[in-house]
Amino acid sequence: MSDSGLGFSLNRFIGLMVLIAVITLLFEWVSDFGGGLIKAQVEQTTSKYDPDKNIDKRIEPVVVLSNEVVVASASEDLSLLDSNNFVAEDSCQQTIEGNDMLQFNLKEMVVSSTCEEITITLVHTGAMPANVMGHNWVLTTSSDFMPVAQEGGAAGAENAYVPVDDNRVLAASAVIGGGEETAVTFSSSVLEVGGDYTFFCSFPGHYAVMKGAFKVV
Ligand SMILES: [Cu+2]
Repeated sequence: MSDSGLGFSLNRFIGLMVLIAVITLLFEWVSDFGGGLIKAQVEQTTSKYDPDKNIDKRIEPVVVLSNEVVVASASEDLSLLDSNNFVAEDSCQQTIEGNDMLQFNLKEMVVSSTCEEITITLVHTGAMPANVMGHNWVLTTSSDFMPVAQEGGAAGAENAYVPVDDNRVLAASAVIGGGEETAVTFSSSVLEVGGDYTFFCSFPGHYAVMKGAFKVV
């Protein structure tokens, strides 16, 4: 079989067909491969195909619109404590600290009226003993605060510096010294929303500075 160069040749025709078939297959394979890459990408970034599939392989989005930002700013902005933005279930159990320098770490405490019971944990972060630098946490209405604090000091250590059987005392914890911790739990039924309450330490002489506003929202 001679090859004239430009004329028809069966071999050349078969060769051309094979070449076209190979190119077509190659093109399809490349398309499939590319399409597969795109599909895999979509599967990894969305839950379109299966919400639980690839959950740990998914690519983290660059921009995260997170609730954490809102929560963080709410807890840092004390003015929000007075509003309905306060997280009610968090307010039913609160912690306050007292130290060796006649200080509470809070000037104001806010609880939600939705709490059935309120638990206040008092932590004495100092080192001085209870008979020298004892602290407790006592709650009264603001108008009862001064007389109860003075009578409490007179009631003495044996009564934890609280007037005995006095219904002006809405809640009172034990007296603790440095490094100790105590808690008092009381029913919210003794409180009114918007009422004017004061918490304080009734250890003699402490109430003048160790006091703060207690609000029910
Ligand atoms: Cu005190």
